[in-house]
This record gives sequence, structure tokens and C-alpha cells, in this order.
Amino acid sequence: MSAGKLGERIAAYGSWRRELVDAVRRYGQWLQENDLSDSALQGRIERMVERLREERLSIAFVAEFSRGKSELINAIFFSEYGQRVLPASAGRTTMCPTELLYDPARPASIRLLPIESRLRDLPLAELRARPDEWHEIPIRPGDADSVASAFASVRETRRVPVAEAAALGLYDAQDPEPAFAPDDLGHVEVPRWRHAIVNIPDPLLETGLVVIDTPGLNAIGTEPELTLNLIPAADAVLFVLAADAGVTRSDIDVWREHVSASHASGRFVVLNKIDGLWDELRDEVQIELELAQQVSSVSQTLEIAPERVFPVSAQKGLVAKIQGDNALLRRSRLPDLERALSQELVPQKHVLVRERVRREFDELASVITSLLGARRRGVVEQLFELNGLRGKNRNVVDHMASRIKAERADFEKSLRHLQALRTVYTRQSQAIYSRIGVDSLKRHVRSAREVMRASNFSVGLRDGMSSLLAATRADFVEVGRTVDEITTLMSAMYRTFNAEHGLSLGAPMMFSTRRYLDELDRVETLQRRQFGPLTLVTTEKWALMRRFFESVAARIKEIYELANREVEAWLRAVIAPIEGQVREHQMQLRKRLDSVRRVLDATESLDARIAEIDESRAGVEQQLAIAAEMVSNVHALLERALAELPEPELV
Ligand SMILES: Nc1nc2c(ncn2[C@@H]2O[C@H](COP(=O)(O)OP(=O)(O)OP(=O)(O)O)[C@@H](O)[C@H]2O)c(=O)[nH]1
Ligand SMILES: [Mg+2]
Repeated sequence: MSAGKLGERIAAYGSWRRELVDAVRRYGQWLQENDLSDSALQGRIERMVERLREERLSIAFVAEFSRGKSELINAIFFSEYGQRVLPASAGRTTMCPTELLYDPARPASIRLLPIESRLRDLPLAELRARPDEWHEIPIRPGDADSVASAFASVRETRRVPVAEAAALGLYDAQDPEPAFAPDDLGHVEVPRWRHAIVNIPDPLLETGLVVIDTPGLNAIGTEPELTLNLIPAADAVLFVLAADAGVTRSDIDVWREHVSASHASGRFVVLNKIDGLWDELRDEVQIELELAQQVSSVSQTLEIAPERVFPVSAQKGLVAKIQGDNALLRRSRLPDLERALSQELVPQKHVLVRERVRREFDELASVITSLLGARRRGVVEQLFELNGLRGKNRNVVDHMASRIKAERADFEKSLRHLQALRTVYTRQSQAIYSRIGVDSLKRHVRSAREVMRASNFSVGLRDGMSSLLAATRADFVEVGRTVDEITTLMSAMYRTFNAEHGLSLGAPMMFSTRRYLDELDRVETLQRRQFGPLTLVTTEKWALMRRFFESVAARIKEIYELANREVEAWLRAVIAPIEGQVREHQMQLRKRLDSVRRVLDATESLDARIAEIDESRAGVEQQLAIAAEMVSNVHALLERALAELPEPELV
């Protein structure tokens, strides 16, 4: 697979991430070797590394059927196979959503989820984790025929009685224009599979690219997973129109429902099949003019800037790449689309990931730097203290010892405050966990189901859904309040320790529940659209709604799980600096007292003791320098622009 500049950029982004992982890892290892970290800190580093590794870049292709989505994927990504690998043909072709990715932990194969799985309420998210539910066909990577024949599965259909199709949510007798109409025997053609996941080694997919091909409109509308998760989560959506069809009513519906609602940015409109305008009787200028008109009318209809509309010919682009025909490739304008994708998509993702890693890494590194800073201050003070004892009599030394003891007693008192704070902190942490725990969510879902069951009208369904969203929102608002309380408490404690014991604690790390609430808003918007006007619902619709509800519940569960993980990391991160510095301070007090005592007992000469401490000062200085260098290595990597890449060589 190659996609010119896009491919190179994605590969550059992949290797940047790998280098970053190495740098962060090295830092973590160094901390461990120098006894500067604990399991909480190592856990944070591991999570950062894991997230960086698993980071994927996904592009979803969305459109009415037969606009050329699959052909476009073939042309952009699969031309190296020298043939059409994803099936593309007139009429409905792709029958189920198809994800193309590479997970080295699994064999190369296509996994197919039977359509019957829709009869159960299990959402796709859950079925993903159950290998037994999937039918798996091995693929011999590199062998174009093996790849193409495995891919052929995505077009498979079955004929089933109308009642069964209705139960699957694929047939609605009241729909004036059903996607699948019954034949004379009362059978309806339905997709054989509900979802396909293609796992195939390939340089582009190996860097974490995920390509999502979707079937035309009706199947999209009935698989909530696509609407709720796959499409909104994609980094870019390519919405495809066909120049010969113009913008139809159903194109506009797909655009509104599945693209413009969920993607404010990262959307590309492709005006495909421009080769239909290539006509020997018209000259280039006329063709150009007509294209410009089409682009402008598409941009007006979809309310999107004309620069976001890319006229291409996927088919000619594919042929040109396979045959090495540069002139045809230029004429297909596919390289323009690829360039726009690479210029926008990868850099955007790069910036997002960079900012996140910077934030996480800096928080972590600053804990270490201030810890080392405190240690250095401690030894320097000790040196100063001991140097002051030179030539002094026993009384002075005695006096110093009691001063340190008094200081220690003061500190012990503050530690009791810290202990009290810890109790409050633990109690509040528990409150958070129970608020967004599994049980809490289960209760919300149960009561929402009851509200829904009590009514056969869509208004009842909607009330059920609204009650679920209201309850979950209340959870996050409450969590936000508790988080604020903990932050205030911690700030006060940090300040006290800084002022009274000379610690150098910065402001506690902030945490916001905003993103969970935003995510719930997004789910709500989608749900509103899905549930439409207040009408009596048919049995088929009812089944569909219920499935939609289950998908929403699954999505909310993911939000809860994410919030749990993030809150946990935050809770650890706010308590860690103060505990670390307090430990450090205790150690310093002990060492100071110890030094003075040794001098008192004459077990060691003052000079020898001073030399010893001076050595440890040098050690700390060195650690500080190494830490600074490692941090600046990570920063340099973060700052580094993804290598400016040459323009793609045509073919
Ligand atoms: N002339 C011409 N035909 C094209 C072009 N792109 C795709 N086609 C044809 O249009 C038909 C539909 O293409 P597909 O790629 O199957 O369309 P799709 O959007 O994936 O359709 P579904 O899978 O049914 O949702 C096929 O016969 C393609 O060969 C193009 O640029 N020019
Ligand atoms: Mg297709």
C-alpha cells in the first residue's frame, strides 16, 4: 500500500511516535535506576507509552451507495496490489462496515460478524472482544488474489423472510423506499455480515492507520455503532459524491446525519467520477468550467468552503497508478486529494498528540525536578550548617542539634495535618469512584429501560434515553465538584508546606470533567436526531431504538471507564509531589541531625563529614543535569516538525 505523500507523512508520524516512546521510556528507566520513582510514577510512564503506541489515525469513507467509496480506497491505498482488492461495482456493493487495520498480535485475516448477532442486544463494542462470535478467513498478505477473495466477503448477502429481515432491523414495511425490497416469495435480501475487520500487514496500516469503508445509507442508519462511535471517532471523514449523480436528497441526508453533525473539522468532500465529464467533443477549458460550477454548487448545498471539495476520478486514478500512467494520474486529480489529506490530517493529529504528551510528561518531570531541587537545597544547607561549626566549641554544636530537633518536631506536627488531609482525600476519592462506578451506571441504565418499557410511543423511548443522559450528567457534575474540593484542599496544603518548611511545591495539577460532559452532549445530539418526531413506533422501529439505546449505554460505559482511569491517575498525581517532598525533607532532617551528632561524638572529623556531604551534593547536581538533559531530549522531539517531505513522485 502506498499513498504518496500521505503514506510518507503517516510513516514519519509513526516513527516520531516510536522515538518519543523510546525517549520517555529511557527517562523512566533512568528514574528507576536512580531510585527516583515509585510504582505510581512508573505506572504513569507506562500508560503514556501505551497510549502513544496504540494511537491510531482513522479515516472513514461515508456516502450513499455506489458513489465510489471502495474504489477510492483502492486507488488511494491499495494500488500496489495491481488490481481492485476491495470490491467496487455498480449498485450496492459493500454490505457491511469494513475496518482495515493492522494488529501484529493477530494473524492476517478478515473477521466477519454474522448479521444474526443483531438479534441480541449486545452492542458491537462488546462483541469485538468475543472472538467466538466472528467468522475468520485467513489472508496470505502480498498475494493479491488471496486478499481480493477474502475481501469479496463484504459483499455477501442472504435472502430471508420479511419477518426475519424486520427482526434484524433491516426491513420496515412502512418505509416507502426500502433499501431491500421483498421479492415474489416474500424474501428480502439482507447483508450476510454485520461488520468486517481486515487485519493485514502493510507499511501504512502498521503505522497505526485505520481505514473505515462503510456501506451506503440504509445500512449506516441501522447500525448505531457507526453513528455513535466509528464515524465520530474518525480523525477524518471523506464524504463522497458522484459528479454524474449530482447532489441528491439522500446524499444530503447522509451528509447531515453522519458527517456535518459529528465533524466540524477533518471533513473532506470528494466529487468523484469526474471522468464522466471527459468528453472528446469538449475542450479542457469547457470541462474545467463545468467542474468549477459543480464544485461551487456542491459547496453551497453542503455549506462548506469550495477548497474542501475535491473533484477526482477514483477509477482513473487507480488505473493510472497500476499502469504507471502519469498523465492520467494527474488528470484524475487524485494526487490533489492525497496532498490535502497529508497536509492536514497528519499534522493535526501530530499537534494533538504532541500537546497531550507534553502536558503529561511535563507534569511528571516537574515532580522529579523539584524533588531533586529540594534534595540539593537540603545538602547545601547541611554544608552551610557544618561549615559554620568549624572551630566552634561543643556548646554551639549542642545548640545546633537542639535546633534541628525543634525543626523536626515542628515538621512532625505538620505531618499530622497531612495525615488528616489524607483521610479527607481518601474519603473524597471513594465518593468519586462510587459516583462513576459500574454499579451507579448500571442503576441508571436499569431505570432508563423501565421508563422505555412503559411506553410504546417514541416519546417514551426518548424519555428513557433522556433520563439516562440526565443521570449520567449529574454524576459528572458531582464528580467535578468533588475534584474542585480536592484541588482546593491540596493547594492549601502545598502552600502551608512551602511556607513553613521550605518545600517547593508548584500548584497542584488541574483536572476537568468538561470533556466527559461534552461527550455526553454529543451522544445526546445524535440521540435526538435518531429518535425523530413524536410518533407511534412500529415493532421494527422499536427493536431498532432498543438497539440504539444499548449502543448508547455501551458508549456511556466507555466514558465512565475512561473517566475512572483518568481520575485515578489524577488523584495519584496530586498527592505524589507532596508525599515525595515530605519524605525527602524527613530524610534531610535525619541526615542533618546525624551529621551534627557524629561531630559531637567525635566519631568522625568535621572535615571528613563535610567532604562526604559535598560529594553527595555533586551527585545530586549531576542527577539534576542528567534529568534536565533527558527532559530537553523529550522536548526537542516534541518540538520537532514532522520532516518536510518532498512532493510525491507521480507513480
Ligand atoms: N466512471 C467512474 N466510475 C467509478 C469511479 N469510481 C467508482 N466508479 C464506479 O462506481 C461504481 C460504484 O463504486 P463503489 O466503489 O462500489 O461504490 P461505493 O460507494 O463503495 O458503493 P457501496 O459499496 O455500494 O456503498 C463501481 O462500478 C465503480 O467502478 C470513477 O471515478 N469513475
Ligand atoms: Mg463500497
